[in-house]
Amino acid sequence: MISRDDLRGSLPGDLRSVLPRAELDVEAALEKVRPICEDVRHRGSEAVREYTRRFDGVTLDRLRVPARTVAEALTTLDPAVRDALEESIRRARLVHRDQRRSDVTTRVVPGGTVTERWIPVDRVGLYVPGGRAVYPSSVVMNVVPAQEAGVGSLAVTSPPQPEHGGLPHPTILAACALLGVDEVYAAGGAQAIAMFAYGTDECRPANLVTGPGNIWVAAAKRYLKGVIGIDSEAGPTEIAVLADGTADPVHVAADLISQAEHDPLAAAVLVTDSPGLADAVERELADQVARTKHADRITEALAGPQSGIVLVDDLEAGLAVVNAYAAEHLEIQTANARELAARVRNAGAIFIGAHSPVSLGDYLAGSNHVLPTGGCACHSSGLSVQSFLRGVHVVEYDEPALAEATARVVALAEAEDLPAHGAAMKARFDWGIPE
Ligand code: HSO
Ligand code: ZN
Repeated sequence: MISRDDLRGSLPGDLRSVLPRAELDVEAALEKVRPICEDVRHRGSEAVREYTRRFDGVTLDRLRVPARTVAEALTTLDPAVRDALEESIRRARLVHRDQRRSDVTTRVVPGGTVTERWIPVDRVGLYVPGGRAVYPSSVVMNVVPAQEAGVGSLAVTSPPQPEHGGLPHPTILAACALLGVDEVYAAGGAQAIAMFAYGTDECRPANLVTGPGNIWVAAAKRYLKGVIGIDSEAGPTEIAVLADGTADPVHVAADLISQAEHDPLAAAVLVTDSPGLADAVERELADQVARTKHADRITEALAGPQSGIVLVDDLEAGLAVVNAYAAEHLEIQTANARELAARVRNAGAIFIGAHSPVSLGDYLAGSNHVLPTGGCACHSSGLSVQSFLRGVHVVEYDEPALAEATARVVALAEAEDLPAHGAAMKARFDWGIPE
C-alpha cells in the first residue's frame, strides 16, 4: 500500500525533487474566494450570513454565540475530556510562558541606546475548523500562546454545525470556556477570515488571524494577507520517521498511521537504513490499518504519492534526507536518537526516542501542534508566543552621541544622494541647514 523509494547507492543532488510531497493548489481556490472576501468587505455580516446559509446550510440571525451559551457548553462536556483539556492547557502554559521575551536595552555608544520592546498584537482572530476536523486541541494550541503573549482581545470563529442548532461544535465551545474566551462566532470558510480582516457590525476587525483550515481558508488568508496578519497557510499534516533497525515496527507503523488519519492528503514518510525494519513496518501498516476506524482515508494517505518508505545506506544519508524533506513532525527512533536530533536543521517539531510519539505532541506534551508544513520548516517556525508579538526598536541618543554619529550619517546620506537626511542631522548643530 505504501510506495518505496530506494536511495541506496548515492543520494541525488536535488534531494527535494525525489522526495514524496503533496501539491496543494491554493492559487486555483483564490479565484473563488476573492468575490466572497470582497462581498464581506462591502456588506459585512449580512454577506457572512448569506455564505453561511449557502455553504454551511444554516440560517443565523446573529453570528456571535451568546457568552452564556459558550459557558454552558461545559455542562455537557465529558469529564474525562475536560480533565485532559485542562491538563493540556496547563502543560502548554508552562512551555509557552517560558517563551515570553523581556525587553532588551543595548548601549550602542555612550549616550546612545536601542531598546527592543516586545508588544503584543492588540486583537487576534482564531479560526477553528469544524468539518471533518473538530479539534478542541487546536483551540488550546492557538489561544494559549496568544494569551501568554498578552494579547488583549481574542475572538474565535468556527463553522456552525446544523446538527448542533447552528452553533460551533460543543467541544470547541467548551474548550473556549475553559480558556476564558467568550467572544465566539459561528462562521467558517473564507467568509470568516474576511470577517476578521475587514470587521463587520458584529465583529471588530482583528490585526492577526491564526489557526488551521481547509483550502478555502488557506486561499482567503493568502488573499487577505496585508489587510490582516496571518500565521501560515497550514497544509495537510506530515510525519517523517527516521528509524534504524532498533526501532519497534509496531510503534513506527502506529505513528505513521496516526497522522495519516487526519486527511487523505496527509503524508507519512519512513526513512530508514534497515530493509528489515522497512519490511516489518509495511507488514504492520497492513495489519494495523485494517483494524483502525478511519481505514479508508488512512489507506488513501499512505498509498498517495506524498507518502513512502525511503531506504538509505546509513543514518548520515537518512539525516540528509530528513533535512531536505523538512517535515512538519519528525520522529527519530534510532539507537542514538538524541545525538541525531541535535543535527536536524529542518523540522517543525522533533520527537526523540521511543516514548515521544507525535500523538503526545498533538495533545499533551506542552509543545505546540500548529507547525509549518509543505517544506516550510526550512524557513518558518510553529506557532509560539513570538507569533503574537512585535519587536519594536526604541532609539534614544543624547546630544554628544548624536554629534559623534553625524559625520558618518552625512557620508552615507550623500553616498545615497539623500542630502536632506544629512541635513536633518546637521540642523541640530552649528553646521546648520545648507542655504
Ligand atoms: N497533528 C495535527 C494536530 C492535531 N492532531 C490535532 C490531533 N488533533 C497537526 O499538527
Ligand atoms: Zn495529529
